[in-house]
Amino acid sequence: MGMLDGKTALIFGVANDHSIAWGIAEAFQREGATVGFSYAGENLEKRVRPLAESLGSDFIEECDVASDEAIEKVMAKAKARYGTIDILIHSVAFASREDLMGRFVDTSRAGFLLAHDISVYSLIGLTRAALPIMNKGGSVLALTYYGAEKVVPKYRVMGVAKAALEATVKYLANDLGPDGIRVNAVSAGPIRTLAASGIGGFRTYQKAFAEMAPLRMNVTKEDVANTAAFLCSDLSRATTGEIVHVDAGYNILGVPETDEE
Ligand code: NAD
Ligand code: 0WE
Repeated sequence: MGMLDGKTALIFGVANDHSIAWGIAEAFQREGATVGFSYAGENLEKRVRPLAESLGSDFIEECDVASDEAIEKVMAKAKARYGTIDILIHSVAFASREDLMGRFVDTSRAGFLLAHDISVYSLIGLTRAALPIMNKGGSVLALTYYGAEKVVPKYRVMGVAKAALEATVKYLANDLGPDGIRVNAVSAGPIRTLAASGIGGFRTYQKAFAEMAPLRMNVTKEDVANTAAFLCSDLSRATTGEIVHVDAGYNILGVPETDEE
């Protein structure tokens, strides 16, 4: 008996086997779900197709979430393949490299809009397009990060985008509750993925994180995926609009621990 027996999930945001979305796909498959995949650009197909096929999936479709037309097309294909779906996973974020460097105050209008388009609006666009094929009891899940709540200096425009994403989760949850569809987010601790690589000092940050976090550990994509499975299963049927931290307790801290008595 799996937590997700009989459910079909559409997963956006697998880039490679380090992706949080890939961890979610593996956990969902283990829990009995059927999983379909959508990836960002042509050159990711060679990465995503073999991964998807290793789970026995035959739904592997390109979709640039910046395009309304691409979103419509991928949902039409999902309807043709599955009829209806139960779960939508949004594991997508992007800001231009320039806007993740330098000072936050120097964020350009174009950079701000791009980050919000790909990382926030896409949740609204994908959810609306999925709605006609979502079963009652269905679940939408997004991925967020602590930089939405508190200033994480180098996270910059992405922090503002994640704050908007978290508010979007709540507004969508209120909208779709009457249709029996839940909308939640997991706020994950730092995980070394493609999106995290190239961020200067990431290893140092992870080390400090594990020393400070109440559980004294880093989190893995498997930790995030198991919580995702719970949030997309009927076990959490009364939870919606929630931001669940999978961060070893880091977010509860105020002042750092000191050694002196
Ligand atoms: P990742 O690079 O594996 O995933 C990000 C995905 O976004 C990629 O698959 C990429 O192709 C996709 N994407 C970017 N632009 C797109 C577009 N225009 N259309 C469609 N897809 C697009 O990295 P990840 O760390 O697994 O990130 C997944 C999610 O988890 C993101 O929302 C990220 O903010 C969030 N998150 C990550 C961490 C972390 O430390 N890695 C922590 C908390 C939250
Ligand atoms: O959401 C993210 C990162 C998202 C991201 C990453 C990139 C790198 C490459 C968005 N856009 C881009 N654009 C690129 O060109 N995370 C939660 C991971 C992350 O990023 C940080 C973090 C953490 C954690 C940046 C600073 C500090 C911590």
